[in-house]
Amino acid sequence: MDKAEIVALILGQQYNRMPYHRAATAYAPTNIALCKYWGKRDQVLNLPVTSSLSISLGDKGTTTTLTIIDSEEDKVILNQKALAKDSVFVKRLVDFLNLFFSQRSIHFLIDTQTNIPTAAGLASSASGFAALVLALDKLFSWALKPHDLSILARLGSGSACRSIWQGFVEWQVGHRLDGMDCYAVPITHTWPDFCIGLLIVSQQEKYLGSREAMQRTVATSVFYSAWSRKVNHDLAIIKRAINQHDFPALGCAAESNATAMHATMLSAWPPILYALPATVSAIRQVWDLRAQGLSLYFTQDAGPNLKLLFLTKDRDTIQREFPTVEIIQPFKR
Ligand code: 2P0
Repeated sequence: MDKAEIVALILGQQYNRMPYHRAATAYAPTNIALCKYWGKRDQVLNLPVTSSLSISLGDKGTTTTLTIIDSEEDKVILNQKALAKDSVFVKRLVDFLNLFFSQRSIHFLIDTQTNIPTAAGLASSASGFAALVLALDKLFSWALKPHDLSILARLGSGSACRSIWQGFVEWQVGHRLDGMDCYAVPITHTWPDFCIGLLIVSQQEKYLGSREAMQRTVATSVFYSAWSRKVNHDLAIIKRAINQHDFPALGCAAESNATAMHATMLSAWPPILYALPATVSAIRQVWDLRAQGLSLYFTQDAGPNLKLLFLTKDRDTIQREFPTVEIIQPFKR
């Protein structure tokens, strides 16, 4: 099946229905994986090889307003700047919107505001596609079920399916070829003391997109089969640790999951290495502080920046040791 067929299946009778409103706004948080998604079993539908588990970042994310306009084409504004229609970003959004219509008779102004550093590997596409799907659902009054919203967001970007929810979220791998059982579900446990520190070591665009990097890893890494076993192991530990508020167990499993993912990438050919010298220095600093007794762990995604994991009791120490860190408490309202 292709993406458009999945969209038509989910919308059913509502496919091609005219909008009830002229404009709608929706927000979605970005998310950081504690147990990573790295590798697809279906490149078109963004179906993963394994399940994954993330934490959403509260009010760090994307707000998107969709307005119906009298125009022959869509227009996109990103953080108050109009984008050229041939930009990669606009093309990706327009391609995604096209999935929702057999013929385009309506066009949109897509006004997107994000409060996360877009070029710093902080999953802006995740919150972006989730917010877009939520805004479409409002605009057309589809009132879709959350798992269907999650599937639609996945068609935009894999990790976007987790950004439909706040808190801890599990993206279930599913088994069906059409991916209708492959969506994210929330984990009801909260953890008010849980902190994430965004440690930006470089603002540079990532040198290799995750789509290509994942594909290369699956195709060429001799360690890839070990990676999927590792995910199943870590996922069980992380879920138990969330349940029991066992922070060292969660931190060890999340850090080890990230380092295993990067080791698997390094064993691909050509090798993939997202770390910069500043990343390695920060990792060594985390390990030194941990050796001194601090309960501090890190995770790293498809870029050079780190996300520090710690509890509120250590907030001041972390801020002192890493003066540029931006601290987020996902469960603080
Ligand atoms: C994750 N990452 O679980 C992993 C860990 C990066 C490292 O999901 O091709 O933008 O759109 O499905 O979701 C980044 O990849 O990739 C990602 P597509 P996506 O958060």
